[in-house]
Amino acid sequence: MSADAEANFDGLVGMTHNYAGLAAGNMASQNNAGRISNPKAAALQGIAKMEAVAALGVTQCFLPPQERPALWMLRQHGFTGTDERVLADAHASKPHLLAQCCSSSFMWSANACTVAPAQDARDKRTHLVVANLKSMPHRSIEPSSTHTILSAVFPDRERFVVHQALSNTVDMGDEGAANHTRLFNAKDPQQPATHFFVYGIDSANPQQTPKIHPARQTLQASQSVANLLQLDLERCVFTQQHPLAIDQGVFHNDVVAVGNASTLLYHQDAWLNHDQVIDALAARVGNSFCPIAVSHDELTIAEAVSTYLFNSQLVTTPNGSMTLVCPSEVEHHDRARAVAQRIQNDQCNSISRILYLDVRESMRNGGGPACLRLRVPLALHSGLASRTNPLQGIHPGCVFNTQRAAQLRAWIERWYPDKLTPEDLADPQLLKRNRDALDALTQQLGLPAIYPFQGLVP
Ligand code: SUG
Repeated sequence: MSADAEANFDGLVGMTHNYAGLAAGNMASQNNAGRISNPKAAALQGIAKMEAVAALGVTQCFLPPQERPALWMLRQHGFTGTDERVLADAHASKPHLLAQCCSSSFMWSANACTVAPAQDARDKRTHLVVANLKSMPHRSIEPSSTHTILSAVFPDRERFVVHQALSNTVDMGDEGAANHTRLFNAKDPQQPATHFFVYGIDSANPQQTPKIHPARQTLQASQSVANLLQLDLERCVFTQQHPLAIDQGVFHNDVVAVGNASTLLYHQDAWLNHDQVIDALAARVGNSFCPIAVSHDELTIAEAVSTYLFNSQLVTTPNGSMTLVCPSEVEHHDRARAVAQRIQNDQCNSISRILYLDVRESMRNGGGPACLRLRVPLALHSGLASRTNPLQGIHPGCVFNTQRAAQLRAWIERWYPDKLTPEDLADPQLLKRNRDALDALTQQLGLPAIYPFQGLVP
């Protein structure tokens, strides 16, 4: 196994995927509020993306959807009676709360947790810290189910530690891997990796803050995540997003930067202290560090936000070169496409191919290819058998392959609606259908009970 092997865990799109405009500071979510969604097309686009990335030689896995509507959350807000009554009453008196309880936002698995592999952790186990997603009410519903699902997908406690989300105190906003990049020299696996954490606000020293949109990640949360991951803090770099970038729609760092091995592609205006950050990373990553900057003259932050050039997946293919997997919005935008081509043609970096994929249903809620996947570096767990089987300790039902793709497609075709309006969210039939579909899925995949309707306490 090469030192840079990793599995990509894509979040399966949920059956209630819809456009309720819930995410403040996320331009696409705001601009598409009220639009009719197509959950079936969204889920199938996700399967096609997994197939395309798997075809590049990447180990592809997936996370099952969460249960929605989140009936337990409506009950926590005082709605009582049968499930039908709860839905009807919430729809009549708290339609916004109902929409929050119906979001399929768990599909953006880059926000599920932050991961460090065994070789980077003091106890030589792979650590996953579930993100609390506390800054957006519709996303703060996710962590408890995320913890349950990750615990089922990574059941081997000798190899994997799944941490609960950080407490919901004011200064602890955490949005997971979308604000974290692991950089390393692929040619020298003995050299320790560098962990790059990007936060929106230092709660203890909130001087430079965005004026329009919320800063979701705090420095305090990033520091606690690094501690839980059992990282050597000398190997960590923490830096602040530029408040002006947040105010233009950069709600996560992965909207303006993507890294892979020792390559870091980023927008020049992503961070407050650009030069110091690059120097700090270069000092740790070493000679192999390959920063690729895009200036605002080439592409403005607003253009980066509307095209999601940086929300691409940067993957190493078996021949050692890299492919940038971009959303098709980049291909259709002259300046963004020109930047992608310039990067591809530049012999100084390892990126030799651009692949465009259609994930439009997700993009309309502000989720590009990189948001849809959680990267899990395949660890060299010392002394354990995973040296021979890198997927050891991962639930086999969640490993993606040709057969699984066909199975998931048939499941989506069978259950998913091809049209959903905000009005449809109160339909008790949708709730029942979703539960039946999730029950069928867990059985097909051989997963244990992971859903509240299956008897688990959320
Ligand atoms: O948190 N959108 C998500 C998009 C997350 C993208 N993830 C990364 N950048 N890694 C968010 O803003 C919109 C849902 C709605 O409006 O219904 C939403 O939650």
